[in-house]
Amino acid sequence: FSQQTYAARGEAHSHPVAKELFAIMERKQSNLSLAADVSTKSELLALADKVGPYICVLKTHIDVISDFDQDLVAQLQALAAKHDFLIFEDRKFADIGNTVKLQYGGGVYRIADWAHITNCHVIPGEGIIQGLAEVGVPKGRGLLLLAEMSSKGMLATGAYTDKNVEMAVRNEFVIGFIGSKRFTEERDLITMTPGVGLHAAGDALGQQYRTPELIVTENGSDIIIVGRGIYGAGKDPVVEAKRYRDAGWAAYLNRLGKQ
Ligand code: UP6
Repeated sequence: FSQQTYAARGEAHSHPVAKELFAIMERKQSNLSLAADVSTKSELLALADKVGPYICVLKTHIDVISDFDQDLVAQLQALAAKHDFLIFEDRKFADIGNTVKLQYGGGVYRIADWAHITNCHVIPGEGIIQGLAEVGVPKGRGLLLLAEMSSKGMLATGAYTDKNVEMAVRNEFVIGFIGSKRFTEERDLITMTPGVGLHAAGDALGQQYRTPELIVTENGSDIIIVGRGIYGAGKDPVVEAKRYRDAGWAAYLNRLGKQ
Protein backbone atom coordinates (compact mmCIF):
# COMPACT_ATOMS: atom_id res chain seq x y z
CA PHE A 1 0.00 0.00 0.00
CA SER A 2 2.93 2.38 0.62
CA GLN A 3 3.51 2.45 -3.14
CA GLN A 4 -0.11 3.36 -3.96
CA THR A 5 -1.56 6.87 -4.10
CA TYR A 6 -3.86 8.06 -1.33
CA ALA A 7 -6.53 8.48 -4.03
CA ALA A 8 -6.31 4.85 -5.13
CA ARG A 9 -6.32 3.62 -1.54
CA GLY A 10 -9.40 5.72 -0.77
CA GLU A 11 -11.28 4.34 -3.76
CA ALA A 12 -10.51 0.75 -2.75
CA HIS A 13 -11.07 1.14 1.00
CA SER A 14 -14.02 -0.58 2.68
CA HIS A 15 -14.27 1.71 5.73
CA PRO A 16 -16.21 4.96 5.12
CA VAL A 17 -14.03 7.06 7.47
CA ALA A 18 -10.78 5.86 5.85
CA LYS A 19 -12.34 6.42 2.42
CA GLU A 20 -13.27 10.00 3.29
CA LEU A 21 -9.88 10.65 4.89
CA PHE A 22 -7.93 9.53 1.82
CA ALA A 23 -10.23 11.59 -0.41
CA ILE A 24 -9.57 14.70 1.71
CA MET A 25 -5.81 14.05 1.66
CA GLU A 26 -5.87 13.88 -2.12
CA ARG A 27 -8.13 16.95 -2.56
CA LYS A 28 -6.01 19.10 -0.25
CA GLN A 29 -2.67 17.49 -1.04
CA SER A 30 -2.11 17.21 2.69
CA ASN A 31 -1.11 14.38 5.00
CA LEU A 32 -0.78 16.81 7.91
CA SER A 33 -2.77 16.60 11.13
CA LEU A 34 -2.66 19.51 13.56
CA ALA A 35 -2.41 18.61 17.27
CA ALA A 36 -4.30 21.64 18.58
CA ASP A 37 -3.26 21.54 22.23
CA VAL A 38 -4.46 24.97 23.34
CA SER A 39 -6.48 25.54 26.48
CA THR A 40 -9.46 27.75 25.59
CA LYS A 41 -12.41 27.59 23.22
CA SER A 42 -11.48 30.82 21.44
CA GLU A 43 -7.85 29.75 20.92
CA LEU A 44 -8.92 26.37 19.56
CA LEU A 45 -11.46 27.84 17.13
CA ALA A 46 -9.06 30.56 15.94
CA LEU A 47 -6.25 28.03 15.36
CA ALA A 48 -8.54 25.55 13.57
CA ASP A 49 -9.85 28.31 11.30
CA LYS A 50 -6.35 29.58 10.42
CA VAL A 51 -4.69 26.22 9.89
CA GLY A 52 -7.79 24.40 8.59
CA PRO A 53 -6.99 24.91 4.88
CA TYR A 54 -3.68 22.99 5.20
CA ILE A 55 -4.68 19.91 7.22
CA CYS A 56 -6.56 16.66 6.63
CA VAL A 57 -7.25 16.03 10.34
CA LEU A 58 -7.72 18.28 13.36
CA LYS A 59 -6.57 16.41 16.47
CA THR A 60 -8.11 17.60 19.74
CA HIS A 61 -7.67 16.98 23.46
CA ILE A 62 -11.12 18.26 24.31
CA ASP A 63 -10.63 17.78 28.08
CA VAL A 64 -7.90 20.45 28.26
CA ILE A 65 -10.31 23.18 27.10
CA SER A 66 -11.14 25.17 30.25
CA ASP A 67 -14.38 26.66 28.89
CA PHE A 68 -15.74 23.70 26.91
CA ASP A 69 -19.39 23.88 25.89
CA GLN A 70 -21.64 22.32 23.24
CA ASP A 71 -21.29 25.41 21.06
CA LEU A 72 -17.55 24.66 20.73
CA VAL A 73 -18.44 21.30 19.21
CA ALA A 74 -20.95 22.89 16.83
CA GLN A 75 -18.37 25.44 15.73
CA LEU A 76 -15.66 22.79 15.27
CA GLN A 77 -18.03 20.79 13.08
CA ALA A 78 -18.76 23.92 11.04
CA LEU A 79 -15.02 24.50 10.58
CA ALA A 80 -14.53 20.87 9.57
CA ALA A 81 -17.15 21.37 6.84
CA LYS A 82 -15.78 24.78 5.79
CA HIS A 83 -12.15 23.63 5.51
CA ASP A 84 -12.73 19.98 4.62
CA PHE A 85 -11.00 18.11 7.46
CA LEU A 86 -11.90 15.30 9.87
CA ILE A 87 -11.87 15.63 13.67
CA PHE A 88 -9.82 13.17 15.74
CA GLU A 89 -10.36 13.30 19.51
CA ASP A 90 -7.13 11.93 20.99
CA ARG A 91 -8.88 10.47 24.05
CA LYS A 92 -6.60 7.44 24.48
CA PHE A 93 -9.30 5.31 26.14
CA ALA A 94 -7.81 2.63 28.41
CA ASP A 95 -10.57 1.05 30.56
CA ILE A 96 -12.81 -2.02 30.36
CA GLY A 97 -15.37 -2.22 27.55
CA ASN A 98 -18.38 -1.22 29.65
CA THR A 99 -16.66 1.88 31.07
CA VAL A 100 -15.28 3.15 27.76
CA LYS A 101 -18.77 2.85 26.26
CA LEU A 102 -19.99 5.35 28.86
CA GLN A 103 -16.94 7.60 28.41
CA TYR A 104 -17.15 7.61 24.60
CA GLY A 105 -20.89 8.05 24.17
CA GLY A 106 -21.80 10.15 27.21
CA GLY A 107 -20.43 12.40 29.91
CA VAL A 108 -19.84 16.08 29.31
CA TYR A 109 -18.07 15.66 25.98
CA ARG A 110 -20.18 13.09 24.10
CA ILE A 111 -17.13 12.39 21.92
CA ALA A 112 -18.87 9.90 19.62
CA ASP A 113 -21.35 12.59 18.53
CA TRP A 114 -18.72 14.78 16.88
CA ALA A 115 -15.30 13.08 16.55
CA HIS A 116 -14.93 11.13 13.30
CA ILE A 117 -11.96 9.29 14.82
CA THR A 118 -10.82 8.43 18.34
CA ASN A 119 -8.18 6.09 19.77
CA CYS A 120 -7.49 3.61 22.56
CA HIS A 121 -4.84 1.56 24.31
CA VAL A 122 -5.45 -2.19 24.18
CA ILE A 123 -3.99 -2.78 27.64
CA PRO A 124 -7.42 -3.98 28.96
CA GLY A 125 -7.70 -6.56 26.14
CA GLU A 126 -9.96 -6.72 23.10
CA GLY A 127 -13.13 -5.85 25.07
CA ILE A 128 -12.13 -2.18 24.87
CA ILE A 129 -12.47 -2.28 21.09
CA GLN A 130 -15.83 -4.08 21.33
CA GLY A 131 -17.15 -1.56 23.87
CA LEU A 132 -16.10 1.42 21.75
CA ALA A 133 -17.45 -0.24 18.61
CA GLU A 134 -20.92 -0.62 20.16
CA VAL A 135 -21.09 3.18 20.37
CA GLY A 136 -19.00 4.18 17.35
CA VAL A 137 -20.07 1.77 14.60
CA PRO A 138 -23.74 2.90 14.49
CA LYS A 139 -22.50 6.49 14.21
CA GLY A 140 -20.09 5.69 11.38
CA ARG A 141 -16.92 6.44 13.36
CA GLY A 142 -13.40 4.96 13.18
CA LEU A 143 -10.84 3.88 15.81
CA LEU A 144 -7.03 3.97 15.99
CA LEU A 145 -4.98 1.70 18.27
CA LEU A 146 -1.92 3.06 20.06
CA ALA A 147 0.52 0.44 18.77
CA GLU A 148 3.48 2.62 19.78
CA MET A 149 4.12 6.01 21.36
CA SER A 150 6.61 8.73 20.52
CA SER A 151 7.89 9.40 24.02
CA LYS A 152 11.19 8.33 25.55
CA GLY A 153 11.08 4.98 27.35
CA MET A 154 7.57 4.11 26.15
CA LEU A 155 6.52 0.54 26.88
CA ALA A 156 4.48 -0.23 23.74
CA THR A 157 7.05 -2.42 21.99
CA GLY A 158 7.60 -5.93 20.64
CA ALA A 159 4.87 -8.42 21.51
CA TYR A 160 2.53 -5.64 22.74
CA THR A 161 2.78 -3.81 19.42
CA ASP A 162 2.23 -7.11 17.56
CA LYS A 163 -0.97 -7.74 19.59
CA ASN A 164 -2.25 -4.30 18.54
CA VAL A 165 -1.75 -5.27 14.92
CA GLU A 166 -3.57 -8.60 15.33
CA MET A 167 -6.53 -6.91 17.04
CA ALA A 168 -6.67 -4.16 14.41
CA VAL A 169 -6.76 -6.66 11.57
CA ARG A 170 -9.73 -8.57 13.00
CA ASN A 171 -11.86 -5.59 14.13
CA GLU A 172 -13.61 -3.73 11.30
CA PHE A 173 -14.13 -0.63 13.48
CA VAL A 174 -10.35 -0.10 13.60
CA ILE A 175 -9.00 2.04 10.75
CA GLY A 176 -5.39 2.12 11.85
CA PHE A 177 -2.73 2.98 14.39
CA ILE A 178 -0.83 5.61 16.24
CA GLY A 179 2.79 4.60 15.71
CA SER A 180 5.96 5.33 13.82
CA LYS A 181 5.62 3.14 10.73
CA ARG A 182 3.42 0.95 8.51
CA PHE A 183 2.62 -2.17 10.53
CA THR A 184 0.76 -4.49 8.17
CA GLU A 185 -0.40 -4.91 4.60
CA GLU A 186 -3.80 -6.27 5.73
CA ARG A 187 -6.98 -4.17 5.29
CA ASP A 188 -4.90 -1.09 4.37
CA LEU A 189 -4.76 0.06 8.00
CA ILE A 190 -3.60 3.69 8.26
CA THR A 191 -0.72 4.89 10.45
CA MET A 192 -0.74 8.37 11.99
CA THR A 193 2.49 9.50 13.63
CA PRO A 194 2.89 12.08 16.40
CA GLY A 195 6.29 13.31 17.54
CA VAL A 196 7.07 14.97 14.21
CA GLY A 197 9.22 18.09 14.07
CA LEU A 198 11.55 19.73 11.57
CA HIS A 199 13.71 21.60 14.06
CA ALA A 200 13.48 20.47 17.70
CA ALA A 201 14.77 17.05 18.89
CA GLY A 202 12.28 16.82 21.75
CA ASP A 203 10.96 18.56 24.84
CA ALA A 204 11.80 18.49 28.55
CA LEU A 205 9.11 15.88 29.32
CA GLY A 206 10.18 12.98 27.10
CA GLN A 207 8.70 13.89 23.72
CA GLN A 208 10.97 12.89 20.81
CA TYR A 209 10.71 14.39 17.30
CA ARG A 210 11.50 12.80 13.96
CA THR A 211 11.29 14.24 10.45
CA PRO A 212 8.48 13.75 7.90
CA GLU A 213 11.06 12.21 5.54
CA LEU A 214 11.95 9.46 8.04
CA ILE A 215 8.34 8.84 9.08
CA VAL A 216 6.60 8.95 5.69
CA THR A 217 9.26 8.09 3.08
CA GLU A 218 11.35 5.60 5.02
CA ASN A 219 8.86 4.14 7.52
CA GLY A 220 5.73 4.19 5.35
CA SER A 221 3.48 6.09 7.79
CA ASP A 222 0.53 7.92 6.21
CA ILE A 223 -0.15 11.02 8.31
CA ILE A 224 2.14 13.29 10.32
CA ILE A 225 0.75 14.84 13.51
CA VAL A 226 2.33 18.17 14.45
CA GLY A 227 1.52 20.38 17.44
CA ARG A 228 4.01 22.82 18.89
CA GLY A 229 6.03 22.80 15.67
CA ILE A 230 3.08 24.73 14.20
CA TYR A 231 1.62 26.86 17.00
CA GLY A 232 4.58 27.02 19.47
CA ALA A 233 5.87 30.26 21.00
CA GLY A 234 6.97 32.84 18.43
CA LYS A 235 5.63 30.83 15.45
CA ASP A 236 3.21 31.93 12.76
CA PRO A 237 0.82 28.92 12.57
CA VAL A 238 -0.09 29.54 8.92
CA VAL A 239 3.56 29.72 7.80
CA GLU A 240 4.44 26.60 9.80
CA ALA A 241 1.36 24.65 8.72
CA LYS A 242 2.24 25.29 5.08
CA ARG A 243 5.83 24.24 5.77
CA TYR A 244 4.76 20.95 7.37
CA ARG A 245 2.05 20.33 4.76
CA ASP A 246 4.66 20.74 2.01
CA ALA A 247 7.26 18.62 3.84
CA GLY A 248 4.74 15.83 4.50
CA TRP A 249 3.50 15.83 0.92
CA ALA A 250 7.04 15.87 -0.51
CA ALA A 251 7.91 12.90 1.71
CA TYR A 252 4.83 11.05 0.35
CA LEU A 253 5.76 11.82 -3.27
CA ASN A 254 9.31 10.61 -2.60
CA ARG A 255 7.88 7.38 -1.25
CA LEU A 256 5.77 6.86 -4.38
CA GLY A 257 8.87 7.49 -6.50
CA LYS A 258 10.96 4.90 -4.66
CA GLN A 259 10.96 1.38 -6.12
N1 UP6 B 1 0.82 12.15 21.14
C1 UP6 B 1 2.19 12.10 21.19
N2 UP6 B 1 2.81 10.87 21.21
C2 UP6 B 1 2.08 9.73 21.20
C3 UP6 B 1 0.70 9.83 21.14
N3 UP6 B 1 0.10 11.03 21.12
O1 UP6 B 1 2.89 13.13 21.21
O2 UP6 B 1 2.67 8.64 21.19
C4 UP6 B 1 0.06 13.42 21.05
C5 UP6 B 1 0.21 14.35 22.24
C6 UP6 B 1 0.10 15.71 21.60
C7 UP6 B 1 0.64 15.53 20.20
O3 UP6 B 1 -0.83 14.11 23.17
O4 UP6 B 1 -1.26 16.09 21.47
O5 UP6 B 1 0.51 14.14 19.90
C8 UP6 B 1 2.08 15.95 19.98
O6 UP6 B 1 2.23 17.33 20.18
P1 UP6 B 1 3.62 18.11 19.88
O7 UP6 B 1 3.83 18.02 18.39
O8 UP6 B 1 3.33 19.50 20.34
O9 UP6 B 1 4.70 17.44 20.66
